[in-house]
Amino acid sequence: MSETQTTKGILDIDKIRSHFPVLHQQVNGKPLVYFDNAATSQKPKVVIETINDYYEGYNANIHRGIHTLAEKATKAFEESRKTIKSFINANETEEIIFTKGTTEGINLVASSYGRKNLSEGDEIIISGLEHHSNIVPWQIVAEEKGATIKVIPVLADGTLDMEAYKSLLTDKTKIVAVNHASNSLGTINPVKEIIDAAHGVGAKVLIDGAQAAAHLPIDVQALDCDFYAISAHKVYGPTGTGALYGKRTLLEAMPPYQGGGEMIKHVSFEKTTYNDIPYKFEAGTPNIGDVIGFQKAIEFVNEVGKASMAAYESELLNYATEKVAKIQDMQLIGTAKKKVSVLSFVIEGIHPFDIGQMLDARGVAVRTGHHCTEPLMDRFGIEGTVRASFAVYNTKEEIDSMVDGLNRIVRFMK
Ligand code: C6P
Repeated sequence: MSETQTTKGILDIDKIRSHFPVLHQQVNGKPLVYFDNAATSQKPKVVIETINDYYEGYNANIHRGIHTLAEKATKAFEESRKTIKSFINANETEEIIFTKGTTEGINLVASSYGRKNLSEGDEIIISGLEHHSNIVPWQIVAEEKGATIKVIPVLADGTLDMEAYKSLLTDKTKIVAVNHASNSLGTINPVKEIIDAAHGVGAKVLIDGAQAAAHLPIDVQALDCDFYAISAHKVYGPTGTGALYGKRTLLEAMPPYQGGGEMIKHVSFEKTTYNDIPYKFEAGTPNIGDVIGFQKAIEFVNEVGKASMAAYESELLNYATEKVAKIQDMQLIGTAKKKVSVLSFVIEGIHPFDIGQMLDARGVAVRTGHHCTEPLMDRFGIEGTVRASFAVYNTKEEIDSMVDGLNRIVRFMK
């Protein structure tokens, strides 16, 4: 049994909380309630200590030196790649490219695969649920190549209109890029169905897994997606690193994304040859310490158990949804049956920003605004929402504290 479970085999939330130093503080004179996990989750001690150990004990550049520290750092860096390969069930470690995060992963594919394979008149399908990171890179390459972007509409409950999606697919569709779960509404998308339909017309599929990585099982082979991008910092890992999965055959055929050290085999002024994957896509000194920390974050998730985490977070979401729905003039935005632990709402007559500030005064951290999904906010005719997003260390008492705060805000403002 895991150390984070009680003798009855259920998660021991107090024990889990004890792994996260940042949670144990007062903010504005009140115990911190951290409900901004979709923006970035907090880091367990083991991640913080691992990064510290690297800098204190074996900081060295990787793949270059033959000295002991360089070898130790290289080994730890490559071990992390193996852990991430298993985490998303890729077939080979070479299919895992370390990036700065999801944003860079998507830009890499749009820039390298997109530039090489898109031509005038081709079509890219994205969805109305996308984060700007999965919109703008496609707009840049579409503009350059004369391709068109088509958008899967979003239904009133925050799910995708799958009939409309299928009618958008044609032999001109070259790329489909959608998220696994929406950051603003929490909707879990039927990615397997999306991928299969896209493959039916010969298109390649990129899945933005930023919001899925901490909550949903990911099996890139079973999904048969062509690319899958994640960020470490949303899975209890450090900021500034993430991973992009790509199928070997696609990665091998793609041109480099950036030029520099590490991504080459041989350089002369006449001709340069490129390194094998994944190094072809890892130009320059990477974020070594954080990549090593990323591994520990994944190990932490594996140790607690992603399925147990997801079940507990779903319990929190249901509890919060029920309580929040009773608040006066409350409108929940995003009511899909299948959601990750994201609760988005507006209260008529009170600006989300004001709600966010007043909750912060009570120690409750939520995100307010458009959450980098402006087209989605336009779809619902709103400027933004208040978003509470839950992680495994949150509790029902914390939700009560937020609900109490919201009720006071409504009484005060109305
Ligand atoms: N969403 C949020 O508060 P980066 O910044 O590269 O780690 O992740 C970008 C990104 C891409 N796709 C989705 C679905 C996301 O949710 C995010 C990041 C944060 O919702 C910060 S805007």
